[in-house]
Amino acid sequence: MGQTLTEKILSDHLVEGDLTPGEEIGIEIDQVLMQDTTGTMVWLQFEALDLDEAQTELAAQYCDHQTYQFDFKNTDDHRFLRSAAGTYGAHFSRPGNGICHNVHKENFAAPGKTLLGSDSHTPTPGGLGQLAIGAGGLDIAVAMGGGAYYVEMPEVVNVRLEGELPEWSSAKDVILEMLRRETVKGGVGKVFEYTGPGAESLTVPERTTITNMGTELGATSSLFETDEKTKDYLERQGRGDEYVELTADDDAEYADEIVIDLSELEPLIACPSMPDNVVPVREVAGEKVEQVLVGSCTNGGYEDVLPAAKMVKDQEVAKHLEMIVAPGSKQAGEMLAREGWTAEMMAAGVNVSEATCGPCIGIGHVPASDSVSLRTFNRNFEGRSGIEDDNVYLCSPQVAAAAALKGEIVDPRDLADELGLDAPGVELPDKYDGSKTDLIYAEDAIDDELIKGPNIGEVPLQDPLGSDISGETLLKMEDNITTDHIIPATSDILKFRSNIERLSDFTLSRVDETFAQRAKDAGTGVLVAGENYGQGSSREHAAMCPMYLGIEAVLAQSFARIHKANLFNFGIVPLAIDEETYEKIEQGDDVEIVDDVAEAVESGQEEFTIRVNDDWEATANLHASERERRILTAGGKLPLTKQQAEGGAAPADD
Ligand code: MIC
Ligand code: SF4
Repeated sequence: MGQTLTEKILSDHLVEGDLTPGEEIGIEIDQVLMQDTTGTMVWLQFEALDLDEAQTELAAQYCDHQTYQFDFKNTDDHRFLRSAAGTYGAHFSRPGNGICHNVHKENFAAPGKTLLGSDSHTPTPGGLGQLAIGAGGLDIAVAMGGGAYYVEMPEVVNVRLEGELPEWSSAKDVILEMLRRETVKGGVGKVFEYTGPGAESLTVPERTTITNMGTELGATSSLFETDEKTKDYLERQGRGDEYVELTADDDAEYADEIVIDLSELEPLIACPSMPDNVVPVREVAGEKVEQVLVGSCTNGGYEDVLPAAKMVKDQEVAKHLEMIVAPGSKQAGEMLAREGWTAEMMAAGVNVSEATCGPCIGIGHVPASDSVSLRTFNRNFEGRSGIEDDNVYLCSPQVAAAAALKGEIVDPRDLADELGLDAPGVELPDKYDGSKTDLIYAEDAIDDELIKGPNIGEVPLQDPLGSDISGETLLKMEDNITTDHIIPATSDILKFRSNIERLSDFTLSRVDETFAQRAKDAGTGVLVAGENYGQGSSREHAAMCPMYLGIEAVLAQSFARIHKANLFNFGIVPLAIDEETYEKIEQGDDVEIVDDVAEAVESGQEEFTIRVNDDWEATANLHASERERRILTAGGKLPLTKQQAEGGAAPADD
């Protein structure tokens, strides 16, 4: 039987297990990437594991989320990251050089290699045939130390793209259409492999817009085969020699097939406040807009900003509105400036910013109260923009620029008729010739020891799992709770990412401001949630902080992949409950796990009995591999890996 491309790359990297969907496999990791807000913990854990050098073919540390450095704590974090990269042998990308996914794509992403990154949008280079997966920081630290990465073997789904995109429709509309059909949990446990003539018609930057936002589907990864377009892109980046031809076998068997006819796609938009709340732009046309943002790891490339720049050239953005363009990388920004596009945008009334994630997580350019913001980003979770009750829509650069000119949401096809605009198309530069001054390669490192500012704390450790888990249901939450709910990322909070003691005060504050204090007072407790608990970011802080506050178990109808792995990594027991139990259990109820927890986890027991208020009982299930059970029993992955290292085993043996 033939293999899918995902299976081929996984087979080449397999160190444990077999490729049976749903079973755990261990794979070798070729490259790792870290960014500033998760990277500090990666390196603190790398240090705590007594590892002395990055063992992967390539490790890269980016500074991209909080580049404005509002607080010395941010600047201290960046200096620490530079020192860690230098000390342990990673490349370092300075603040302002761009978003990790963009800079990695431009400089290091390589077809056929595996990449593990401490950011949920790590799958971006799937658009050029790299199998890339997002994970929690501790998993990155262990992989960087030479250990395998363990993940549930995903089902591979073929997304067959037919036809070609019409004028004014874009790659963003392809992924928005996927979200409209499949929802934010439709990709859990899956890799989407894009094939067919429509896939061939897309350029690499268009493909990476799609693979980037596969994360919003909950997918483990997304992948395109490589072809002449991949080769051409790498050549334009000056890396043509890294091209490898990679295709699925003709007789590959996929778990499922989704067909999208690109020629039927019209401009789409995700309405507040979930990326799958997708409708045609025409359905919401006329809505007044006060802010338009073009940028992010989804649509911040040269090829994304250029169409917006072409559209606003010789025009003016509406007077009641602000349009901000933050290129995804300095390479993109520098090229647009050299070609005169930055000046054109400025003349049209655009505020051109540095290359940053910034506003994507509420750092700068927070929308005005009670206003609509249109963004080319990938997430519009409530409050993520930095203001509660926000109204953030997600769309393509074409739709964003059209709204900026009109002052309201408008289908760009209708605006084109009104203003006589030509469709900007997608254009690649002959050569991506941005300078590399802001990349400090490992071999040119300027530091050889860690520099820690006063805010950089200790990695918290947890005791081994005990026999009893009982406590109050400190919070009952609905479906699709995001890691932005659990640990918000706005600038007032982000500065404590290296200091769990301080950060934990903000745990679940977006759901209930009293939570952290109540958890501290109780000393222990459990959380209850609906479906897809922990979707969104890879931030392991969303498990570390609840652990720090004494949360011992999360009872949810289902979990998002990365967050579930993070719960194991920090010794919190993730138990699956059915809908009836979820409905019946109330906040404030006392929950007791009747079984001897440590013994049951260790022995492989799947069904646990929970007793609520000493009144009624229900079953909760632990879906965990043997390895995950060992992690839980030890109180988390860090204590387990340390124990194993003391016993002489390599990190791969966990
Ligand atoms: C995000 O888009 O939510 C982030 C900020 O990039 C996160 C990482 C983080 O929380 O630091 C992600 O996607 O993993
Ligand atoms: Fe940065 Fe936003 Fe991309 Fe996360 S989603 S990496 S915050 S641009």
